[in-house]
Amino acid sequence: MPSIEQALQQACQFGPGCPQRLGDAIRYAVLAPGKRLRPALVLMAAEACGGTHAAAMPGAVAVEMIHAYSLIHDDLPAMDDDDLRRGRPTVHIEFDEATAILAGDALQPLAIAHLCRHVTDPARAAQAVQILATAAGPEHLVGGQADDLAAESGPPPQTDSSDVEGADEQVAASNRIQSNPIESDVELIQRWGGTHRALEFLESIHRRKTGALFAASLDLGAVLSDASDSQRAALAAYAADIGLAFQVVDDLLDHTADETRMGKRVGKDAGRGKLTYPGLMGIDQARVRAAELIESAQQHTTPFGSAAGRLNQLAHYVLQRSH
Ligand code: GRG
Repeated sequence: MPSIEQALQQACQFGPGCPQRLGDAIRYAVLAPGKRLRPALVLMAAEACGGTHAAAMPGAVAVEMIHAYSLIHDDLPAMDDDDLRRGRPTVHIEFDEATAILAGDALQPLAIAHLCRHVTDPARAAQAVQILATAAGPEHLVGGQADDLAAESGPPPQTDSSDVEGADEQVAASNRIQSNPIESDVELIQRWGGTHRALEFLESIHRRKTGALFAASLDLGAVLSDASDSQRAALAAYAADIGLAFQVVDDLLDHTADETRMGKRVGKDAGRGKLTYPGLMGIDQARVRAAELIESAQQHTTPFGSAAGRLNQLAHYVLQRSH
């Protein structure tokens, strides 16, 4: 049975129709040293549901391909404009912008084709394709990214406090519930109409931008293991918690970790006036929130007993990770 790394390498060999430079860019992005959290979640969900790694591996490869595409495109000048990813120059820096766009474009159909080719039961393959394509689509990954980019120029009109009846009272109320926002974020929070509204918006971005692929990973592992509806529901609840916890920790690391360890630029969000959990809640309260989410995630694995041992360990890792 190949490891995730071996399976990714095998999946990134292309025929003569693929130009060398495009193939190199795809391999550069996919085989770079990422944490492989999403593929790990696919395999661990399969373990929890009594399935095999062999049956779940196509899902693990496909979700990492979609994740890799999203990182390539997110790093482009038109989006987050980053020059460092996974400790290396981003794809458009190492190659060029057109090649980076095309590598990301190619990874999306590659992921779907990989599922269709390697999941042998056609009905199961169609189910897996639907799960992944939905998570990557306009209501989830791409929609979350679009709203996140749009929010850089300020809150959407309906959340502008001056337009909303009773907004001042709401601002006052939500300023009482938040604990200790970072000083520079107090004005930002007021522009958003208070902590409560800002948090709601932030969660809606992260549920789609980060959470959807986490949820798809667990569901892929489940359906490729013939899981029951109740097993899928328990894993969906686990996914919602660790997806959000992952993002709270990501924001904390963006405030506190250094670039060498993270392998990407840090402090950009806070510097650009973007909403972050520590900015809204304060660093201590954000840590508490992440720990609560992880505890809740671990509770959702109870029905799986010891088969969910690695899912519980992974939840712990999400909380403790340092990059
Ligand atoms: C371009 C449609 C489109 C979406 C981009 C992935 C993404 C959406 C944006 C990346 C920026 C960001 C901070 C996202 C939230 C957290 C996240 C997904 C971090 C990267 O995931 P890791 O830490 O990365 O699992 P590795 O490199 O370890 O795989």
